[in-house]
Amino acid sequence: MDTQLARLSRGASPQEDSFAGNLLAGLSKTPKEIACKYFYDESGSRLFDAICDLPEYYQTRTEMALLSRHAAEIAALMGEGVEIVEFGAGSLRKVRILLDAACNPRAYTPLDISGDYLCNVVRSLAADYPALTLRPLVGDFTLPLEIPTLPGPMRRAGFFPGSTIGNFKPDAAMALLRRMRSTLNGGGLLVGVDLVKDPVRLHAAYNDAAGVTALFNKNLLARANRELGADFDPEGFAHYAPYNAAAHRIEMYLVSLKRQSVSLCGQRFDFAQGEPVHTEDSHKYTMESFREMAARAGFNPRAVWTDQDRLFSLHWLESR
Ligand code: AVI
Repeated sequence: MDTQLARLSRGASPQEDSFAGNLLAGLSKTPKEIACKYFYDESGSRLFDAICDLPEYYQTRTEMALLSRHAAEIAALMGEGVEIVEFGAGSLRKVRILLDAACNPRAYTPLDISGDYLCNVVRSLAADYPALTLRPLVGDFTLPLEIPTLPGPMRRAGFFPGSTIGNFKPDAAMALLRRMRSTLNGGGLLVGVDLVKDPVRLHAAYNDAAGVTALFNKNLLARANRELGADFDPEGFAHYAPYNAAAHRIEMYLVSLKRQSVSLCGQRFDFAQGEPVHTEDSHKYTMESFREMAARAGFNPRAVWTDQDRLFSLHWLESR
């Protein structure tokens, strides 16, 4: 069993690809911004796991229920002896449902940006699936990537759960789907997509009573302090996550509560009182609008499953 962590080669410049580079560039812009992929260091990944268990965050439990309910049908669509490639592997809780239903899966290849986190979760998966080839890959799936093929003929099936697709602007989401299609070499893709719904419900999901999402957002600042020796005061910023109904998206910001200056990598950044730093968008789709986008990205949208309350959707897309 191969559970060695491998690093994917990347096509991006070091500037684009590093937390320091992204922060320096993003905080020099007006309005200021930080890319949401930097949420997921070890402690950010753990905070995100805690978000998934929150009563307000309906997404994870709804998607897990959909996966369980339709696992046999999904396994049949994936086919026998498949290599499952998961984009942004997270905690691996969801893929276990697929692995349990799949017909003799040949390999599982999780891709994640956080190497430490991936290493821990894959270790526990290896113990439970001793016959499965595990190929954890550390890398950024938003960049062009080529996964080495296993010997012999084999079909790939992609798995992109959790509505992570919603964290990309629609143009970037379409480009990402196109890249995934080429990584999958003709295989299908199972995608989880959060749906447009009552704004009050959406707002609550990103403004939980226990304040976990606020900690997750502020972890960007704590991470900059830990890794880059910055001197952010996380208490000097507020978590702000309104729903933009016209654009069908939650927007997440860190808002400076006072006039303040922060030093980072030898540079000084000034924040006005009330100045926002944009940290994330979470786009919501209708089932139809997502199928249209997938078709424009070169997929044939096939089966789609949703729950009774139409909170969340799972889409099986075939490559054409
Ligand atoms: C990972 N992603 C789909 C989550 C979302 O809902 O957009 C990230 C998140 N941000 C705040 N809460 C959860």
